[in-house]
Amino acid sequence: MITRRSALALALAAVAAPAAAHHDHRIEVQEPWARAALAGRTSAAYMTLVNPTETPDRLVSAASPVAQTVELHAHLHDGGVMRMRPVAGIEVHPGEPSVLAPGGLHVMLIGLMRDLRRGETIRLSLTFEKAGKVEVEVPVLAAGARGPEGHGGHGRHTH
Ligand SMILES: [Cu+2]
Repeated sequence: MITRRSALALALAAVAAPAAAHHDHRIEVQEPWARAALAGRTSAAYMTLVNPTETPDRLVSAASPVAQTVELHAHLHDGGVMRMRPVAGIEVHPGEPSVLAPGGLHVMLIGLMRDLRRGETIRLSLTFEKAGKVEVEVPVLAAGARGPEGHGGHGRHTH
């Protein structure tokens, strides 16, 4: 049943929507998760970045209150050995989700200020060139997790 108040809210929403669409730079963060780890060590956060706009965007930095340093990393094969290296940014193209997953792109949490325990969530702040800052609540999974329940990872490499 539509009360007068909710009818007003609907009317306001209808007016607000087209205006917001004009500078609609935003990024959706899907299924974020991080690995449990001990204080002083490193961990990594993974997620899928979706760009619902028509303009390419780029993740340029990340920060978290639980880590001294947060870097954007990629894995690469180097003579049969898997190595990590920092990357300047992670492109997020419209209609082409960027997948951060074990063995590939990831957000590296370096110098943990405290233990990351399975079952808790940590705050991660992602900064995109166009969408700006996006705050994410990241669930912490087991230390050996490959991904969220029902989405087992494809890579074999761990940190
Ligand atoms: Cu890394």
